[in-house]
Amino acid sequence: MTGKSLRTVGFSLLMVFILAVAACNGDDDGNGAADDGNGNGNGSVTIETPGMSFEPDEISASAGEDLEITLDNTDGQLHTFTLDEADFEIEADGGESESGTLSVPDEAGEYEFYCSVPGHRESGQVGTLTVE
Ligand SMILES: [Cu+2]
Repeated sequence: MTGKSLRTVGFSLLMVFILAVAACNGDDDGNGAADDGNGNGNGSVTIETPGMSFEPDEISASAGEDLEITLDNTDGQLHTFTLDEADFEIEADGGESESGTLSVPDEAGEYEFYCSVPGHRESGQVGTLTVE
């Protein structure tokens, strides 16, 4: 009888241990996801310019955060990433890649970014930054 009780206690402890380990793993996963979420696009984004366009042409960020933007110009001519509201512009020659840190506006909303090379914005080289 005593032996059976001990075995029951032992089994219970084992179950508690397993549940504790499972709970810890759950926390780790949660933290990892939270970190990714805080980054909101990981705090950096790469935008390609294969032509008179941006890929992606829709990005999002948290109000007030620093967002590192890499302009990967896979086209054969100069393009820029320009956001007037943040007084921000990076330019990359054809085949080159340039990075800069954008201070995301403090006010939530949609902001248009564009290429400031004459004629490009008019040709539709625009995109939207959504600030949340
Ligand atoms: Cu352009």
